[in-house]
Amino acid sequence: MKIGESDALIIVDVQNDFCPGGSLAVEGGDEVATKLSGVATHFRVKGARIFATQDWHPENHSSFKDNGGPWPPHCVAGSNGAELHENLSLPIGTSIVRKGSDPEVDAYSGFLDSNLEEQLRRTEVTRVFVGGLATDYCVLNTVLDARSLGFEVTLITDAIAAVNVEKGDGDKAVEKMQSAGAESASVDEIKAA
Ligand code: VGL
Ligand code: ZN
Repeated sequence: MKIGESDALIIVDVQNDFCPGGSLAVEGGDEVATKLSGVATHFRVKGARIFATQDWHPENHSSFKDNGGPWPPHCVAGSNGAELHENLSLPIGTSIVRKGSDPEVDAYSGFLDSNLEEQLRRTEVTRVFVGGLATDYCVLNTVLDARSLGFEVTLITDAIAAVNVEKGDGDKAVEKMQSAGAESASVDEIKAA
């Protein structure tokens, strides 16, 4: 597995609200941030593209409990909770992709309501490596969409963390991604590539 110019890293929603101390905290989110910083450096060295998505909601977003949705308010556009976590250091040239701005749509996938596909096609990316938060929501949907759009996908299995509303949700999500044709690799395997 050699990383090259036709590869891209997609870092999903490594934001303060999804990390310990945040409003929708995922256990280990801050460690995921640290690990993905190392992976990003590696991709930069290999000449591969790097994307970081941000959940970016208006205050009246339909996924918030006050508006009838399942979640506490999180990742409100422009708030500190929506900022990328401080453990995540991103190389120069990283593209930021924001999604979830439509109050009526819960855009779990980085491909929904964004120009991510267009950017990947324009730069002739054929394979994407995906890590980030949360395994059972935005990572899952980003990976499934990438597969549907015909990209090869490698899930970075030790740089993801799940919400686990129900115990086992994260594991189930990983199985779904694998069934959809996603390969798996660890941070160390990728850095050795
Ligand atoms: C996410 C719940 C609500 C995620 C986003 O990034 O996985 N989860 N909004
Ligand atoms: Zn959200």
